[in-house]
Amino acid sequence: MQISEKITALINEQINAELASAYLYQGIAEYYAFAGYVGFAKWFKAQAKEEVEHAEKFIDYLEEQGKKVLLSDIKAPSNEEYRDLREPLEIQLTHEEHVTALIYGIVAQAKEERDYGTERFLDWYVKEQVEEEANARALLGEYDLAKEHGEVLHLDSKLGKRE
Ligand code: OFO
Repeated sequence: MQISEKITALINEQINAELASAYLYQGIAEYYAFAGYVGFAKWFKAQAKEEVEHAEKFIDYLEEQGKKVLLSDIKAPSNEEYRDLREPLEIQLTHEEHVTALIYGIVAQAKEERDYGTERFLDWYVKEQVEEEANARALLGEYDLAKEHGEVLHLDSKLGKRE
């Protein structure tokens, strides 16, 4: 059973959302890099790469289904307008919560259509979003502690060790 046009459209929107996440995180990385926080920058560059991989998995799925991948515009991120070092971390958490809601929306549609194949395919994303939100929340908490104890540079060097 081939996936429906509705699911195809939702996945195409999701491809855009994942690539927009990559663009957002690359912008955040550049904000930190310019401010001299190379560890934070490295962490967000790694995030950006992961987002491209998320988009690619969706692209492969549509190709496998014989459906057309439609790429659409991505808005420029506001990497020069952050209030302070904390704001991008807040934005990341809010953004991941938003992405989780989008993924849940596709799961709900797949369930409604009894499209069990797409539902199973989306399991990976559901788990990934739990992890993405947990990581974003943890980083925000770590930042607050580091800030309170004057150890932001220490956190920066820890983040710089991310592979
Ligand atoms: Fe693709 O997980 Fe973040 O946005």
